[in-house]
Amino acid sequence: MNRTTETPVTVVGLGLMGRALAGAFLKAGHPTTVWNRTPSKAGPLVAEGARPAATAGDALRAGPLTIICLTDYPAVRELLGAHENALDGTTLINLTSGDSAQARDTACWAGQRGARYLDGAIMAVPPAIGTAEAEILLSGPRPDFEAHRPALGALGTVTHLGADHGLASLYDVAGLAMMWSVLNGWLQGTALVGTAGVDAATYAPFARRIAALVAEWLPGYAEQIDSGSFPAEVSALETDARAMSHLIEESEAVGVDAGLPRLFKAMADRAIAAGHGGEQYPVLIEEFTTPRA
Ligand code: FVH
Repeated sequence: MNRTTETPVTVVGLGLMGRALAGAFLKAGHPTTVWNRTPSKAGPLVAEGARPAATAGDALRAGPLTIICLTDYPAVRELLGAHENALDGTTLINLTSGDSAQARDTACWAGQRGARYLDGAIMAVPPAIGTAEAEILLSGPRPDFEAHRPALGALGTVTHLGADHGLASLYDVAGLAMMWSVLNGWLQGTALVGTAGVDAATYAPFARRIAALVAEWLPGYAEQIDSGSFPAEVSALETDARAMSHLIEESEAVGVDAGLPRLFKAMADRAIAAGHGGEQYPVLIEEFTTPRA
């Protein structure tokens, strides 16, 4: 008889991501129960061996570990609210995207109904799920994470960030801040060199080296932020601000939008006006931690 010893798991929500999650559990040998509002989406997974639950309540009661991945938190709360009696005793891992307040609220709400709760963020697209490239961030009580770490490993590289349920959502948006900042800087540069007939592919390797160089600065800059001390070891903010002016002037001269460099020049100017011109770039953290009214 072919008996599996892997933890039974349930996946609620079989959109693009939920189907990938359930598929990875199946591939890793976990007995997998699935439920989706539109039942037909379960078909291919059932053909691969998943067990379809008749109702979301049945799905929640099917085993010790439930992964939920819906469009947004209101959908999660609507669905779970209709089946709250089924939450007692399960460990619920919510991989739906949302903000930190929604994560903390949902953790509190689920806890009051007897569920253990971890909140998560998926930093990957569905085809990467089940590979080491799929980064999955989780936050909530560490013992609940440790209890299910082996099963969760079927999904990718899983990291526990801390006990605060809001951490995974905060890392999620912090990652987006990095992503869009890097991409917008790259687009600014691509537009600039493009005015001289340089195509994007020719510029990309140089842009990549600059991005890698700047990434090397982060640990040292982080130490300055954490210590609250910003000695100008390699460059003073006022020197950087002069280079920003060049970037703005060149952009305007060649007809490239200068809105992005004007934004960071305005931040630097405010910090210089506050007396930080002789300090190093990370002193600008105060522009972010103390937003203007
Ligand atoms: N797809 C991706 O690449 C990204 C990667 C990063 C993280 N996201 C987040 O994952 C959540 C789900 O995304 P998705 O791509 O699976 O989204 P859809 O394919 O649109 O599937 C949505 C599922 O949610 C179900 N659903 C929606 N509302 C309700 C509701 N009120 N009650 C029950 N289920 C609901 C929907 O059901 P159905 O339409 O098939 O009946 C789908 O199963 C999301 O937070 C991303 O930000 C994915």
